[in-house]
Amino acid sequence: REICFATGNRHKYAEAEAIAREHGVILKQCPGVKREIQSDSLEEVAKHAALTAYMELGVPVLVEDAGLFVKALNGFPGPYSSYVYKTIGYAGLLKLMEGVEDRSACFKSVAVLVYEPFLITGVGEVCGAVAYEARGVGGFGFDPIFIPDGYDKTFAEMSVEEKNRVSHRARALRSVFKTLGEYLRA
Ligand code: ITT
Ligand code: NA
Repeated sequence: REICFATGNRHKYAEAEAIAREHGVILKQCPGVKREIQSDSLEEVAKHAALTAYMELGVPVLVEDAGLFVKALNGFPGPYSSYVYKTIGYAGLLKLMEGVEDRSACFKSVAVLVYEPFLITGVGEVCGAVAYEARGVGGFGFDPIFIPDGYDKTFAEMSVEEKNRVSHRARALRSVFKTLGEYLRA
């Protein structure tokens, strides 16, 4: 059972590969085929990217789209996380949060798998707090400034295995692979 993960992000791939393995799926990284529309819905971005990648590749394909939604910023950067990360980075986000007491934020993920004749969508969320300063060197993106509920360390201070216990991505992907398993057994 082999699936192509359309992503240019090797950290995302490493996280997803570990989850896939739990479900007996062989996940390969396929960079350069994720076409991203700008939309304020992660679902729309992921579904469009999954279908266009499938049209290009013609093999079972997975895409995953995620964002960090900060409560005090009315959900910003949310679906614009990739752009915001590339422009102002986590340092810029920390600056926007200066003097803000409510640090609540959630990561959300939508994963879409095209595995004919099935189209399977999974969503996942993890909530926590935006740290006051960056900590840790692991992971990617906003990991150094996100502390999941129930922990006192950031995602960047966790191993892939530890992050996968609670992350938005792990939850979305487990749901997708579980559904695939059910469909293929039925
Ligand atoms: P692909 O599109 O190639 O899969 P990407 O890194 O651009 O990789 P997204 O389009 O899903 O991924 O962008 C989401 C952005 O949100 C990403 O650039 C990060 O800055 C942030 N992000 C998403 N998931 C994250 C996570 O688990 N940890 C830290 N930051 C994350
Ligand atoms: Na992206």
